[in-house]
Amino acid sequence: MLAFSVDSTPYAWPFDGAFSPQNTALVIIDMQADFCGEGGYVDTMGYDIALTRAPIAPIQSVLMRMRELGFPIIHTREGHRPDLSDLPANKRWRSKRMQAEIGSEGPCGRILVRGEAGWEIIPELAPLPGEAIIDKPGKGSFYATDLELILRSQGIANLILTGITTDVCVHTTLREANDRGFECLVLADCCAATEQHHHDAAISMIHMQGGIFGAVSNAATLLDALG
Ligand code: C5J
Repeated sequence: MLAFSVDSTPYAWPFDGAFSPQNTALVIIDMQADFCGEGGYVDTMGYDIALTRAPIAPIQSVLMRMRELGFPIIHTREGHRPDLSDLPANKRWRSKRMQAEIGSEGPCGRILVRGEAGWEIIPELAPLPGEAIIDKPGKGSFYATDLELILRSQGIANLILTGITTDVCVHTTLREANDRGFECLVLADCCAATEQHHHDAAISMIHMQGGIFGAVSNAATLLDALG
């Protein structure tokens, strides 16, 4: 059986010495046009999408290798039902303040609405048939989804987390996963935030208290470990 460990900080991951395609999944969070595409939600709010596009190439390299080795791949998408019945009023109100009201018509269709062009995962990272896709209404990938059931049913104990944004959906998912006992590795260059200092702070926080949420590495180091 294939077994790996990876150089990471503040400890060599995973904590119990080795991971394999049998117990470890790659999670790619919210690589949707709304978060990194022209005319999407993040672009409409006025943020620089060069930041949120930066992880595309590193994620592609990790995704390709982990697919080859047979690791389970899980994609997530943030979005709401077309009738917006799962959109909290405060979330809608806040997005409106940023001139990017969730549910309103934008250049990529209705913002953050399931089925619209902006909500789709970008073609560079398109899921393959058989890869799980988790549709989530919130920031965390566990809240109001069947992610935990899918992971437990497959015997997954370790998660390698990538995607956007580091400080919001990646961190919320990391914290939810950590509280559920999943052993998490965040690949820093496979994540990005809408502001660089928020990304840096989010990565730094993982190192607190001996790795309070898990460990941090990067694409090249993981690829090296995977051979
Ligand atoms: C945000 C996300 N930032 N995917 N969502 O609203 O991080």
